[in-house]
Amino acid sequence: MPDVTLIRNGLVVEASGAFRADITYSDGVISQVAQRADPASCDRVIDAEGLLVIPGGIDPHTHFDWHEGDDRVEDDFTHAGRAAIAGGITSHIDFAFQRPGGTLKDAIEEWHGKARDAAVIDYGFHPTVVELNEGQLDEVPALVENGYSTFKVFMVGEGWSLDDRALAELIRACRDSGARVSVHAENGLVQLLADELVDQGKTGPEWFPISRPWPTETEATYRALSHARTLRAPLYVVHMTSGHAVAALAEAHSLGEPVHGETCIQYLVLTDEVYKSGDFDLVSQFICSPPIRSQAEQDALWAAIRAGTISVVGSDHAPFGLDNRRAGKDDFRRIPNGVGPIEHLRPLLWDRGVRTGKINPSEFVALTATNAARLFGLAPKKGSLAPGADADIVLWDPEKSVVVEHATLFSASDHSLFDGWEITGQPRMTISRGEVVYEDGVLRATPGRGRYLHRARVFSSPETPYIDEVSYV
Ligand code: DUC
Ligand code: ZN
Ligand code: ZN
Repeated sequence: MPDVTLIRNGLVVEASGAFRADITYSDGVISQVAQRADPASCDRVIDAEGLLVIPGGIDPHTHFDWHEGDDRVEDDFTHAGRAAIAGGITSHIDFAFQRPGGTLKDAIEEWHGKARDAAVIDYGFHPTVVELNEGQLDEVPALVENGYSTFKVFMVGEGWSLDDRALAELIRACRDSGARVSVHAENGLVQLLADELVDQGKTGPEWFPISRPWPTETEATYRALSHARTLRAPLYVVHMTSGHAVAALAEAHSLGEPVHGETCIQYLVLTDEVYKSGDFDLVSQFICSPPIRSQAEQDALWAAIRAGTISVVGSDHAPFGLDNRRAGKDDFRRIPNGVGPIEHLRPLLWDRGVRTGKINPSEFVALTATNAARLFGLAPKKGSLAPGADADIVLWDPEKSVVVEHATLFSASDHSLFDGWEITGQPRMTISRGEVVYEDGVLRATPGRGRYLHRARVFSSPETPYIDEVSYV
């Protein structure tokens, strides 16, 4: 007889709604969601009285154990994964960067090497294309077959961005294999602006956001969406930070196009005031691209979430250490771009989104789990609490408050953007494939327990064209 665990007396919150139900699971899989389950027939009972029972979070935008040249993210798959668990996240999709001259298959193998013995939560990879040398387009079908059904491209960054032709070729190759491209949408003007600012002696980190104004993001977003429109292909825009870029996405939605947008938690809770303290060590902690923008842009992002234009909130977890950031003390262009908010993603979205009435608990679940599962080929095993799904379950306490103290966090980062913030809404228990990996501050997750997630195709060509024009294919 399988060992059965019962979670009872909780309020189950799914993307589709909230209802009182008991949940049983065995062998790491949810077996029953019922109004009442019989405790006598279960081996273990977890009482969720007063708590919400929600699906484990899915963060489709992470950079664990990422290093480029001298720049190195402080969190490996174990530390970042533990931070994720403590924040109620049980799956993530990381970016596997192609090396210049290398293949995408090599990149995937390199990233499996980072994750295999270290991962504590389940993981997938987005092959991240930095150049189309011989053969990358030919690699796409086999990669998709092996579970890598979403790819990533940078539209800016010397040595790792694709030009329009290469981007369009990849968008089309992915479309034809049932895959989708995600874009980091900023344009090359940011490099010109940065060089000019530094030439004028404006070298401090406070100039970084000035070098990356919202039109540079909006133009690139519109261009990538246009490529997808021309090719009748899907597209996903990562870490959107500007209402102007979001307007381009909304226009595409109005035309019925299969395109989607994500923002990240830092853009929903911080404003560009963070760049104004004059203290290098403080200001440089907030250097990420695109930069943190104005209150007006933050408001526009919340409006886009409420309107359903943005469907995912991720973390872009990439915490570079303070010493690493100090490499850019005299030249902001040398500060590595990245922040590390994964532990606070869900608590902050609850605190600033649900508690303020901007979103409801089901929308919270959709934004942090269900939509990502659907968009990234993980449904129905992940992102919901239906029978047959993995028992990735979080007991969420909507009233529990925590004051962030960097020293007590599970991330290995030497700082936290949210030190001293009081955040209400926290996980009390995180269960991953039936294993209790976190309970009231205590973590039990052995490195290597995380499993690779083979993801399904994410797109099939629409039978009827969604724009009423000639096909350029
Ligand atoms: N932006 C960041 O801030 N960090 C990682 C990569 C990116 O696109
Ligand atoms: Zn990016
Ligand atoms: Zn990123």
